Amino acid sequence: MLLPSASLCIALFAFLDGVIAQQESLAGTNYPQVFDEGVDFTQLFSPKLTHIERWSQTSWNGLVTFARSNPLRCFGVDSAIPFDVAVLGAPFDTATSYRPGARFGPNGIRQGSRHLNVARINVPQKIRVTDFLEVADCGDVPMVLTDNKVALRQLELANAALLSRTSLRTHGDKSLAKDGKFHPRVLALGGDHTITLPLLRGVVDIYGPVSVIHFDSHIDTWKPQRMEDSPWEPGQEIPLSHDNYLWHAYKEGLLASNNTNIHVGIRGALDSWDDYRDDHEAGFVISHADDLEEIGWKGVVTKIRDTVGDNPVYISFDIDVIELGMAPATGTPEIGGITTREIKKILQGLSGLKIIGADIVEVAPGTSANLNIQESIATFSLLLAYDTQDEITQIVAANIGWHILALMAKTPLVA
Ligand SMILES: [Mn+2]
Repeated sequence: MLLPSASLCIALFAFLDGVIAQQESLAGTNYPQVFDEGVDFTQLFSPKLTHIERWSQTSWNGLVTFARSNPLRCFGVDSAIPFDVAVLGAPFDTATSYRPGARFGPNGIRQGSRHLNVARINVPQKIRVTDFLEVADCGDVPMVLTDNKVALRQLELANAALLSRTSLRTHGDKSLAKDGKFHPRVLALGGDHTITLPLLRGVVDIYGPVSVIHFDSHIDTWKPQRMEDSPWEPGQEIPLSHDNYLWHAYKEGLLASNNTNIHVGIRGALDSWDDYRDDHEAGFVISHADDLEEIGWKGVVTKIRDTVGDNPVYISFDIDVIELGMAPATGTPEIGGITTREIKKILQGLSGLKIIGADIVEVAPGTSANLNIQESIATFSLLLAYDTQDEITQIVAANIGWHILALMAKTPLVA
């Protein structure tokens, strides 16, 4: 049996003594209330903190919130603080059909948003979000990983709790909401696309059925049905997933009627031509990705606006709608997508629509986006990573969210 040498033992004890001594001296330290340069560090993680101080507004420091929005413990000590938009993470990816990893989406999108700021002017949209909206980042909803039904219920409850509050800003007595009050809006960061169903239930409860503008490569209205040779028993429920949640939304009466919902960027394969028949029954019009070539972004905007009319609108944005080379980190990748330049023009074209809520989903950056390649290999986390070291997908997703906030800022939810 090998015994450590006496000199090694002495060196080890000396080292541990040093560590203990250091920690003891730290424990007794009294930090000054106000730092020499006038910065109150004791406020940094205080529950009283509602605004990030000006000095911490650089892109690389401070708490990582969405586009430097205010971090709020919306379900805890800050629950009485009002806001107009809540950013809410939904780290869930256990109903995805190909690549998992969207559980890292909320964190990834926030990281991708570090160079954005809700207090800076969005030049093409000609607006500063914070002039019109108080945006709070409420963090992530805890979603269990072993039971999708329970996880989605957790999200549904959290979303409903936020939506039921009164927003900071009100606009007279002409609210779009059924109860006549002004409620905060939620910008959800997914998560796989399944999260849209509980999110839709929340907004429909407040506003009634909504027109969905669904940016995606895939229609997501597949009817859950048991195949002849399926492993499900006859009569056993086919679970909710990221490709059938819109069928459920239709069946639950969440979607506006008369085909006033639209998919944009569709290019995924089908199981049968009947899939399009079912999609039409669910209430959707389709704008294929090819439309960008054939009618251009202006034509796509016209198609969207003609479809949704004056209805309240919910935007559900699957990052896989973006050209794969510009957003590779996603669950079900498809080539031939919308470019980032085109999507900015399309989103600008939606100005004036009454956007009651939105989500950005299927961002699966993996875990190693912030590690260097050696660290990634050392921890095997490269195996989980679909994004590049440049955080490209996260940055695209974050910018989409920033533009959606600008659209929300432009149009209050007045009836
Ligand atoms: Mn989708």
